[in-house]
Amino acid sequence: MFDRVDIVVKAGDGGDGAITFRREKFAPQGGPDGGRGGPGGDVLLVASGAVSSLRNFRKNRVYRAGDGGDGGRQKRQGRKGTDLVLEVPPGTIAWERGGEEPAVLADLERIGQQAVVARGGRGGWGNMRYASPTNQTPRLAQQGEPGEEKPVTLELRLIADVGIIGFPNVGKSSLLAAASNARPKIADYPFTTLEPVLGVVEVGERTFVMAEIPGLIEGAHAGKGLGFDFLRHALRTKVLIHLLNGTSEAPVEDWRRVNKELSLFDAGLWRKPQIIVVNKVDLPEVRARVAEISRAFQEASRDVRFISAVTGEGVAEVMAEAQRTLDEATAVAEAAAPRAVFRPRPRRAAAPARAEDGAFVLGNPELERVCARVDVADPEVRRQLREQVAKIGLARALEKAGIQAGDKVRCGGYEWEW
Ligand SMILES: Nc1nc2c(ncn2[C@@H]2O[C@H](COP(=O)(O)OP(=O)(O)OP(=O)(O)O)[C@@H](O)[C@H]2O)c(=O)[nH]1
Ligand SMILES: [Mg+2]
Repeated sequence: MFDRVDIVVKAGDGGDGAITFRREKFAPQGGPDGGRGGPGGDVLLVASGAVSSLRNFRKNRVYRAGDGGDGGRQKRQGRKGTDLVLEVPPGTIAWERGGEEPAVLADLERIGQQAVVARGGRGGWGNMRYASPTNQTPRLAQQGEPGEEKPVTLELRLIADVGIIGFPNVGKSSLLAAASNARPKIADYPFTTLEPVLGVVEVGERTFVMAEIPGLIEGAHAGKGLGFDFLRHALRTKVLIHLLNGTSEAPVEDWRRVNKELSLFDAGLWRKPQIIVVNKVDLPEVRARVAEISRAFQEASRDVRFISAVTGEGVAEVMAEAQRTLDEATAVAEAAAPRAVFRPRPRRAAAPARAEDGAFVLGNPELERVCARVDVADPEVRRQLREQVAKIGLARALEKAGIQAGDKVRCGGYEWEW
């Protein structure tokens, strides 16, 4: 099942600002008219009904949006880079890899929802921007800002309302088959089902989607058996039917062991409402233990229901309860829905800091892009840069930090004397 894929998204770089001057008939050099660079294109994800898997993302690894065009003379702004729109199936979540904890970039549940996962860089300012009464011939301009580049994991989560969990062979597939339109494979050995299977359950006029979550065994949270991939699917369900095997020695112990796996995997999973159901009550040996098993659960302050997935006994009642629990859980979930977390990159400049070699470092990305665009070796350009440093309030910050004439100032890869 192609349900998880690692890609890299790269938004377009902003175009560079221009350094140009008006050409006038009678003036050899007119005022500055260098336009701004265009912004780079964004990379967006859009949930589309036309795609049902993440298979297409196996072809390429890197996805790029278009770069912005450079600014031109006569105040002409560079053209905007083309956005890259990636279609994903509804139910797709995008994570940024590599951080301390993975950040959710997008959580696209419904068709039509979209999110920007990498923002295009802004265009650099043209020299027009740097004109002032004291600087009529600005030779400063800015390089375009690089577009964001991120390693992203796309993950397709099954969207089912109710999940059937339980150890292998307890009858999950049988229950899904008895209650829904799904026809999963049923057999008398563990791990018959290797991938989650979905079915639609009708309760009166209403329907919900139910999934068999296979492969749950002790150690699953750490990757044992089928690993924990399937547990991710359970995260999206709102209600769990916890199915137990009536022929087991102590169903209540099985119930505890499965719950322990859930809590080790994710606290949210463990807190989901659970309907506890003991299966195979058609077998005489199980029917004989109904009172005993019920008592064991009472001691744990839990109700338990008995069904037979084979004869259908008790199945309709469990589905009706699932629908009721689902309605309650939906009301709660809507009140506290997890929102996608967007982490805009910091654009604020850091205060000047002292480097190990004694130089004063201007941690100012805006200014770094100016240094990168101009010829810092030119004394006139350097004079203008100093003016700019003062204008954005950095001169005062430098003085506060104790700068003396002759000290080194560093900005990006460039250095000059104060
Ligand atoms: N007697 C009886 N047998 C059942 C019942 N439900 C399931 N079984 C049998 O139990 C065995 C396992 O059933 P499945 O539905 O495949 O169990 P599962 O939980 O989906 O198993 P895995 O997919 O392997 O995890 C099969 O032989 C079923 O016929 C029941 O209510 N009564
Ligand atoms: Mg099964």
